[in-house]
Amino acid sequence: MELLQKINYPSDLKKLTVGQLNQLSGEIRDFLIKTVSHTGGHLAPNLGVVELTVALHRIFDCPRDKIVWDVGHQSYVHKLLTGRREQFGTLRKLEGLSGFPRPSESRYDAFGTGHSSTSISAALGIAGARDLKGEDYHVSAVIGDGALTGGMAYEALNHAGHMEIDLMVVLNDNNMSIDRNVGGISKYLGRLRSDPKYYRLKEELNGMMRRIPAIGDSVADSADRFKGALKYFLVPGIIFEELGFTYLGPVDGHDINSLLPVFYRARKMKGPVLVHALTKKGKGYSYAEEKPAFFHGVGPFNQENGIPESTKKALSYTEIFGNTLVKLAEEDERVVGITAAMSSGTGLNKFAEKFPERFFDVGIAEQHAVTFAGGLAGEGYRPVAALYSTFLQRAYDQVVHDLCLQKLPAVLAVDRAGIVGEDGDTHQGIMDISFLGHIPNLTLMAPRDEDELQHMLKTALHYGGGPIAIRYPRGAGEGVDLNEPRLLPWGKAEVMREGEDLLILAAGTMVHPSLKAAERMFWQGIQAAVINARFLKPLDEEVILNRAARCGRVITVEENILNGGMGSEFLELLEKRGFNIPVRRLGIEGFVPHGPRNKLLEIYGLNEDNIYRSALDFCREKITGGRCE
Ligand SMILES: Cc1ncc(C[n+]2csc(CCOP(=O)(O)OP(=O)(O)O)c2C)c(N)n1
Repeated sequence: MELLQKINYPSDLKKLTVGQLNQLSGEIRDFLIKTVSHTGGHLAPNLGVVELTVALHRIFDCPRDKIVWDVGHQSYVHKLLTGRREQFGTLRKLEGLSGFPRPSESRYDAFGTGHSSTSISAALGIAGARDLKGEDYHVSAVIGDGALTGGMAYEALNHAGHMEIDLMVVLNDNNMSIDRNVGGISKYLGRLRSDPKYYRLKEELNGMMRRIPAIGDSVADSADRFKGALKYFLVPGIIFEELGFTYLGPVDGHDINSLLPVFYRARKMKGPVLVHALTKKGKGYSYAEEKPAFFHGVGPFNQENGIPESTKKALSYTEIFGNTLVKLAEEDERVVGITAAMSSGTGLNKFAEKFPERFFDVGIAEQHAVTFAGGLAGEGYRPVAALYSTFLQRAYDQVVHDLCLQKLPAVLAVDRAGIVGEDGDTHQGIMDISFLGHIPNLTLMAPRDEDELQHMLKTALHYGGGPIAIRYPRGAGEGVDLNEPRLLPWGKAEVMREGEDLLILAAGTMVHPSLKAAERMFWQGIQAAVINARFLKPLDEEVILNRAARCGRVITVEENILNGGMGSEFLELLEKRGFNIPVRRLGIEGFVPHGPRNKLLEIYGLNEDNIYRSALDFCREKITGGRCE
């Protein structure tokens, strides 16, 4: 690590020769593999951008020049070169470095990212501000070919071409999203990257084309038309050229000698430029090169053999979801599976193998996924769109406009609902009860464990009366026995425990800790009833209000932001039905940073101990006139 030790800021790169930059790249790779094997994180994407990042920082002058990293999971090398090497061991840990760019962490991080396909829009905004202020610096967006499947990227490319603004987009094309990339553009990029003969031919014809005169007589007119037609077929990157970008590439993204002149040229050019860099995901670590999807985001692993450290206990909710969907699809051929570029992440890969003709990976396109599901549902299918809670945020209008208004029986499998942990604030799935809970015609459920998830899936697919969302968390289930999937009584909450002193109304993941807390309260002489809400929307008014009135005080517990969550819904219900019962709501306030999920649950008061203490305190308060004192 001789060289890396001496690099604290990008300015330190300016004196290095190409040979030294190559040596540095090797050292960075070793450092990344070693550190991420302890911390876990996005290894393969970062190994793929080592030379690209070194070359960018060699040519541009950050923080004066700005680089926006799309998704931002590939920003580790950038972090190492911008003053954060010493803290790198704290990556993704509570109060440590974030795994994504954060302007609050460093002035070298020009814009915060985490969700895909935002970089060109943000970079364009920054470039627009620069021009309005009459300032002079360079702005770049680095976007992967996976992120380029997201609609926002095209909205921004379209706008950038129109603005004719000075901006560089670096397309980091490794031919992979998390899993294999999909789509027409991906095929187009594949042709650009993989057919050197086709490409050479284009180069030769390009030269010929330049020799065709373009002057005003009729021969030249038709020559011009011919030239236009030829250009269409022959100019590499014509799609980008037609959108108003100058296309440079493809360039070997691991060859610093090739990258430097291209970035240098792009820096001098006027108007929007797109540099197409070809990279390999996982480059330089054989295990990551072999299994780039697995090493896209990994937990701690053994560096020597690439084997993960974690010892698995119960099956995850995601696995149970995937297995159950396969089972239910065997019985019902209307069932269709949809993912937005997360087939392994959402457990849909088994479904994809078993029913390839009923499986759709739409790319990183959550909005499209939801409306696409609407179209299928309207035609009699039972689409199940499996999306992470945090990414479903993007498709709010599609849920309202394309599913709920039309009462279309699509199922949203909302994975990673609640606190996800190390990926941090951009990825926590803590808003979905709030943003789904108020939409008319939508039914929202949350299972108390992995067995109930199976029953909910079966119930949802059976229903057919409108859209249904099921929210379930990241990680291992409770380890309960799995029964055959069965239909649940529609709209009914489940009374898990009767009691007279306090009602704990719990949603999903909070049911089991609430039960344990109630058990402990029993030994303190307090009889707490526990209800598994099951249906968060609409709440089961009858059962819940009955127990609430009997107990005289209620604690609601949910792994969601308090505003607009199940507790708020319950308060509205009390108000609507004229009940005056003291309520305490446990849930999340504000954005949740990165850290271990269990630790964060503890901090936000959402584990057995905290529920127990809050409930006990609440019960000790005196109630006068419907209020606690
Ligand atoms: C809106 C949204 N959906 C899904 C994801 C999950 N996700 C993170 S990275 C990634 C793939 C990105 O592929 P690419 O841009 O090619 O980058 P690479 O990892 O291959 O370098 C996906 C789907 C996300 N971050 N944001």
